[in-house]
Amino acid sequence: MMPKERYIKLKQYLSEENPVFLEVIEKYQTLDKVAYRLGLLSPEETYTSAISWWPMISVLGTFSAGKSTFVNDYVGKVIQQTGNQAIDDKFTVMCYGHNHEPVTLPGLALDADPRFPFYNISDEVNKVDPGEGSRVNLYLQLKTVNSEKLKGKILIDSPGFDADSQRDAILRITSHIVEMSDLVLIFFDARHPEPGAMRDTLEHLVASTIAHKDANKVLYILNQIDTTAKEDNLEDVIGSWQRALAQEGLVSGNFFGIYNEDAAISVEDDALLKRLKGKRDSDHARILERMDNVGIERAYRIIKALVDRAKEMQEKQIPLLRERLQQIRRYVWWSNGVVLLLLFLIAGLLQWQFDLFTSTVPAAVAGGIGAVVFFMLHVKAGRFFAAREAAQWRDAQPEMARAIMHNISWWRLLLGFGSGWNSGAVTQLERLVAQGREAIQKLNDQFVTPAGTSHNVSKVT
Ligand SMILES: Nc1nc2c(ncn2[C@@H]2O[C@H](COP(=O)(O)OP(=O)(O)O)[C@@H](O)[C@H]2O)c(=O)[nH]1
Ligand SMILES: [Mg+2]
Repeated sequence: MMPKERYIKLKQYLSEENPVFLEVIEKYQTLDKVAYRLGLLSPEETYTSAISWWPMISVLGTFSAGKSTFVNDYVGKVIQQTGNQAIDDKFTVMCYGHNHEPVTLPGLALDADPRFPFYNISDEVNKVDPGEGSRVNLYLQLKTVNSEKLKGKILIDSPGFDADSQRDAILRITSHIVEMSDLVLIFFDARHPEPGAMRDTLEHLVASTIAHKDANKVLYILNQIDTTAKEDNLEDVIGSWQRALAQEGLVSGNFFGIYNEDAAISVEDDALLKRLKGKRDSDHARILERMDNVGIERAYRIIKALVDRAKEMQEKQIPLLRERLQQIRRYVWWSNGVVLLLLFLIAGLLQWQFDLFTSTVPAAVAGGIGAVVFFMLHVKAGRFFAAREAAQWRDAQPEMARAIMHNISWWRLLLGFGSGWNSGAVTQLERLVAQGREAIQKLNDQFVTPAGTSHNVSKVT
């Protein structure tokens, strides 16, 4: 989908959600334009595809922890199969759809819809697991479900996570999902009172999510705590899990204990049941509150991503690009110097040997030929040195490689990349950053309660 089409569709989809979005999409358009001009983005790309426009909640965790049961319960319909064997080995992206029955679409369908941040997922997968990208349908599917709970939201159920036997493709998709989500629910299973058995899994999921700059978006959920009724050891089990998580660096706060009432075992002891249910109800309510408010977190994230991107361009990419271009220009001028010297030497030699320029060839013609040769070699040298520089960036920062090639016009190489070079872009970026801050302010006015407490919004500055 070309950027233009994408902007239009996004505006259609999002205009009803929150009017702030319309302005934000336009700011992304401006950001794209600046990036096209600098050559950091090719004309068929757009930064609007690098983020999720709809709030996204993902459910990750170990096998049979009750992820799908939780998802079905949340949506209010049986969409996902449940059971103790690993049945659904795909990531299932769920969103609202009109059809009475859920409709399942292949993973590639996610590529065509601008709301979903799976635009380049096959490329990402190919990077870690060559060839697997073309088989994205094996890993991802889309289900549209007629449920109010899914309106304006994306919910992702995932296959059980087992660090030992995990394919690189699945690991890559998992971290992509964590990266893109507004809320990540990581499910563990209280039937395994010894967290040590799942240390690797824990380490992978927890450590990689904690390293994340907005760690507050990750909730750790110990599920099936009804099973502790057998030995009446709820506090012990919760304690040992909390210690295990603390060892991985999780501080506190985002740890919950719940169970699904329909799937739970029956508990005879009334007092025990009351204790379990008390814990479950309060934690479950807190989880649901976070899930309901996810739209607010998304709105902040969308704007924050814009501001971050504009700042990165302004503070890092443009200065780096200018520096590299100036370096290339220096090389070109050195080679120009050598070429000029050679041209004069040749001319001098011809003059000395054959008295060429006064007798047969007028000096003006010789000068003209010399200038043409000089110009051609100047252009060639520019291309040569730029290609050499670009090659060094191609793997680590492909956008830098493309920008270098985009900016080496012969006249720029003659005139230089002074402070006037792309000063318009810099001004526009500064304006975008300021407007982004204003938009955040607007959101604050909309969502922050008079008491000054926001809805658990992850910190944005
Ligand atoms: N006792 C108990 N069993 C549960 C609970 N939640 C799910 N289950 C059962 O655990 C099994 C695995 O659940 P499922 O949702 O498929 O797990 P998933 O692999 O994480 O998606 C199923 O048989 C569920 O009925 C719970 O809270 N308590
Ligand atoms: Mg499942």
